Amino acid sequence: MLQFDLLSTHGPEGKARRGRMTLNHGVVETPIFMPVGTYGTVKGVMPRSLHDMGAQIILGNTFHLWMRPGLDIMESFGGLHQFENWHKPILTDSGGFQVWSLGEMRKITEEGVKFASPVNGDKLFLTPEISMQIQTVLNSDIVMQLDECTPYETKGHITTEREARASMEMSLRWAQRCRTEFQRLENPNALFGIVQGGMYENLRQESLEQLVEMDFPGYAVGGVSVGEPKEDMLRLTAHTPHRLPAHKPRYLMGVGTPEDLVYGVQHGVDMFDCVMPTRNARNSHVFTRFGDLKIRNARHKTDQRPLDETCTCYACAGASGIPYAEGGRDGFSRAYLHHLDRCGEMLGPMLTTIHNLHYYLNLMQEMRDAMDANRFDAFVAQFHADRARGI
Ligand code: PRF
Ligand code: ZN
Repeated sequence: MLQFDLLSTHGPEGKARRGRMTLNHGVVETPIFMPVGTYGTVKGVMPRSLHDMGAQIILGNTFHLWMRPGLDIMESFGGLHQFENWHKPILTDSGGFQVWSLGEMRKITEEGVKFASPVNGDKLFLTPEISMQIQTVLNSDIVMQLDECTPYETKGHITTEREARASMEMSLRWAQRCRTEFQRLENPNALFGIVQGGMYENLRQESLEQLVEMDFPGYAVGGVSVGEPKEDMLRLTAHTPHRLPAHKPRYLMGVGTPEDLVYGVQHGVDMFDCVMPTRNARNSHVFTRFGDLKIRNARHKTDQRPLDETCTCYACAGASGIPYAEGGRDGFSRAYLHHLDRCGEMLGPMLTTIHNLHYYLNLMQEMRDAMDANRFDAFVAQFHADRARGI
């Protein structure tokens, strides 16, 4: 089940949208960012903290959870929600992108993907049908079709239009097989189709038209942010979302920086996921309203200010939630976070992860608030001015 209410539209061409999505495990206000929880955990963050920072829906990965702990355990728990103790909505990716990331280790045919298990070397076969069967056991609120994420280049060879077409057409056939199997399984959740087509807008147009004909409850834009130049990434992001049905949610997969999220929303995207806030946090890279910083850098060694003086996250504002700029003094200093990083202490990445996720979730909340107050364009201008200011 999925209900999507389009609440209002914004921006010069009316492409930006404020919406509300009702799923089996709860309501999601859009536009939204979804933290990535590949192995049934958003790395280093307790579900309680995810609640506190306002996470409404998180991701899981079919491929990884199939490898470990495996379907028997998932089945015995009645699904991923109970297993990972997260009771709000979950979206699971189909495994297509993750198998694709294995590179040399796999062989893709019309029937599905053959590969050796990265865990124990077992020969495995992932088909559209098996992906649906696994995601049905996981009981994720949003199920993704198995697709082939067309690469930008392979060993220096840039994917041609002919190759991209063959790949896109196979993803369409897989979309149909997923749909048939999803219905046969009587899965009560929502299945999304994924637009592919490489760097070619005509192929993306064909892909989206065919998927719309199959009538999915929501649509994703895949194959973006796969190593292409930034201008191609922006061109593709702008191409597809507004061409999809207005009354269904649109999800841009695996994107991106804070600027990319704002750009995506301006072009009609409702949902995003990306490892950037969590992965970068573990590598001392911090996002803030006033630009990014590297906490490992020696310049932070004696700095008593928090990461972001306006931030209300637990890392910056402590338990009181009062930002430093408003007199709050129970947050963690840059000097302390720098120290934790230098010592390799676990608390370091835990705090930077909380901050980065809070920053991403709050950015989406600010966009929703700006839309509700009819000042989205002014918000975008202020966002860019603040980010350019530097920290
Ligand atoms: N397909 C799937 N998952 C994805 C992608 C895709 O194309 C991307 C591309 N950025 C990220 N995650 N199934
Ligand atoms: Zn913070």
